[in-house]
Amino acid sequence: MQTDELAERICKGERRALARAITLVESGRADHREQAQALLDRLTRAPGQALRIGLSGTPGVGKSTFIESFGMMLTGQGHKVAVLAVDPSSARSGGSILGDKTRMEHLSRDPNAFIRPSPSQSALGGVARRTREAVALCEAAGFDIVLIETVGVGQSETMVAEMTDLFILLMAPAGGDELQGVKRGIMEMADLILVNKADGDLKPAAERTRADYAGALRLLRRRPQDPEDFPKAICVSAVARSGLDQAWQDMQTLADWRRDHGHFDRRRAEQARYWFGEEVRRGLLARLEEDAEARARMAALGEQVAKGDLTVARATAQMLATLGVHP
Ligand SMILES: Nc1nc2c(ncn2[C@@H]2O[C@H](COP(=O)(O)OP(=O)(O)O)[C@@H](O)[C@H]2O)c(=O)[nH]1
Ligand SMILES: [Mg+2]
Repeated sequence: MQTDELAERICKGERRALARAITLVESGRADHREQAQALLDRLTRAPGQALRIGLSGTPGVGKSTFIESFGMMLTGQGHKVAVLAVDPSSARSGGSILGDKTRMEHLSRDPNAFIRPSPSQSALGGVARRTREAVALCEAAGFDIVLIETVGVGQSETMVAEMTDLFILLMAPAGGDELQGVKRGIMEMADLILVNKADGDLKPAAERTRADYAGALRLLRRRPQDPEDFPKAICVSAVARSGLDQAWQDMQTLADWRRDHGHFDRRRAEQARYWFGEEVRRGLLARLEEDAEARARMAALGEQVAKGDLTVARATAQMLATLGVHP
């Protein structure tokens, strides 16, 4: 299919065209890459303004169940919801956190929802680019809410926070001592903490946990992008479908406030700048790792350094010069 036709079909909201385009941006082939860029050039000229929501939490906390319930609530209100995933472990397992589509049984059959598993790609940097491009494609296809799910592993949370407007942390009810296990950096990224499983026997523990997180959030430095009362912690139950409307109301309140105060657009601009820098760095590293000539030169110079024939400084300068970098 020609790029023009593909773009046209995506803009009409054709899901198969969207799926195909995402496959294209996920491909490592050079000709696909070129086509993908041409497509994105066309589509980002008329950008859709979806609300991009990042959702993180350790395995088992209820992310998939929450997305099913929350997503169904949103489509029920007339929204079009796209769900993407960033899962660094999927490269190893070959599967995906969204492989458990059974937990999203209804949402995956909803004509107003689109669910796409994580690309199984080894380098997180590669996943980042593909996910960002997939977001742009979903927006062009008319999805007004894009949820990006990630597991609480390594750098994936930072990455997702850098490509979303809101960052939501899903937590399970826990004892007080477990609270300290949450990395401070993750807490600082959170716009909203949802303590899930606030149902049945777990309800009192969930409420205590919520109060603990609320207290911990108050201790953090105030961020300029937050109105009064944010970031906040609330209780939800993905299974009992309670607290979901409150969560959505809080997300909208926060997004609206940020729009009204210029934080929303500023943040997106900063994110674009951030990813530009990341991509340039990634490209440079890729040349070191993938360019056979550069690799051979690295090995040869490394050998000389090991033997003591060359200083580290000289060898570095020579290597960088090979890459066209002159410090
Ligand atoms: N009681 C209760 N269990 C839940 C809730 N949400 C998820 N679970 C259960 O927690 C387990 C893990 O859920 P899942 O959505 O697969 O978690 P994920 O690994 O974060 O995607 C499943 O057995 C769910 O049924 C909830 O709101 N209440
Ligand atoms: Mg899951």
